[in-house]
Amino acid sequence: MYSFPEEGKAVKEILEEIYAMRKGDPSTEEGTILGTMITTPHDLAIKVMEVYAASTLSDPYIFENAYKIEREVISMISDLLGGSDIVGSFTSGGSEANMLGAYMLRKISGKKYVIAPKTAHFSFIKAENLGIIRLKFAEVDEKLRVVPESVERLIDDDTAGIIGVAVNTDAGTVDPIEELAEIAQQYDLHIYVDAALGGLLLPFMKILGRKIPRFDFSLERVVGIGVDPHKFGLVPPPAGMFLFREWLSDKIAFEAPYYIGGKQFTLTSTRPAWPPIAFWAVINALGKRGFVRLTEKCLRVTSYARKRIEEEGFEVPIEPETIIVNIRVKNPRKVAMDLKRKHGISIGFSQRLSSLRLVVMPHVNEEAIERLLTSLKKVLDERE
Ligand code: 0PR
Repeated sequence: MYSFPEEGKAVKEILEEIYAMRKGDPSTEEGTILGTMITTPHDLAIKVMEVYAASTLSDPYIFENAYKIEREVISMISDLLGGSDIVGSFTSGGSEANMLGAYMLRKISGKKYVIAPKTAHFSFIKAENLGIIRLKFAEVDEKLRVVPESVERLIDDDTAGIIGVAVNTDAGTVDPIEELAEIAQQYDLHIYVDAALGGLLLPFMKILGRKIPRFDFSLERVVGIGVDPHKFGLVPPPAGMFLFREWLSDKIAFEAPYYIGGKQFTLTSTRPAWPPIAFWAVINALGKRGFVRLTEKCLRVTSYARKRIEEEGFEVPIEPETIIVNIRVKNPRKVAMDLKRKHGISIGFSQRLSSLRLVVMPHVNEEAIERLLTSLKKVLDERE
């Protein structure tokens, strides 16, 4: 039990305490954070956080310049994702965007049952628990991509719409969204795509000449997409985006009665202004070329990781399509815990694949992969 201090302390003393505390937690630069989609932010993004610390986007008529930048970023990312009639808002991340996407499908159709791959992110289950939608789970193939026939079999009179995932959390693979779009067309349904990671990765992989299935607004039935600048956009969390076709605005707006703007499209009411501006700064600093280079580097390290993991005698259960590599182990949760406790390495895991899950974000390099493999072998040796 802590009590609220009677008196204030000197700033210097407080800062010292914070720095000491910080030392005990890992940094992305140390190469020990290997299982999340968060990475080292761009310096400019951190600068913007400070400059725009007290500004909000709750009402577009307060910080009008900030709001204008949010519109500009939304337009740029919509363009990147093949859309011209797109609007949207920054969110607290992919989970909020997914809840809004689920809500959108319900509002378009007036129905409640949404079909999602059974590997979809747990935020859709949160949406169900909160009463926004009901879920029906479709089967996935050996690469964890949704099986279109399974989606089609689940469609009935109560179906509100379909969710597709462009770069799923477990395997980093992409659902066949184009085939889902054909089914949606046939049954007059709409699609929301969770592109939390893929939205800022797949377009650059395409520029690099990789074969990327269509997943974006170039498919007419895709009416909403979630994309996270706090994943591959080098912006610190929380920074997500919920993008949707303009004709949906009136259907999914929430009333904001005491703001001049009068309408919002997000679950949170007070939104920070710095995320879109930080992202705008990063986009302008890197340009497409910078993001392509970053993507290329991550793909190179991913190939290196895959090769080295196999050379060390481990199985990679799914050929990596993007920047996620799985390493088959028994009791992955326990192994992940041992890696953290004994070697200070955090890595994700997948119960479904019985694997550790490595996400090769920009801060993950060859050296970090080697350290992981050395530690993993030690952990496994000790357990035998
Ligand atoms: N959609 C997909 C496909 C995701 O992978 C995630 C999160 C979300 C939505 C939700 O985004 P927010 O967390 O911004 O709401 N992916 C996280 C990640 O890989 C989940 C995570 C976090 C997994 C920590 C493992 C872990 O150790 O970073």
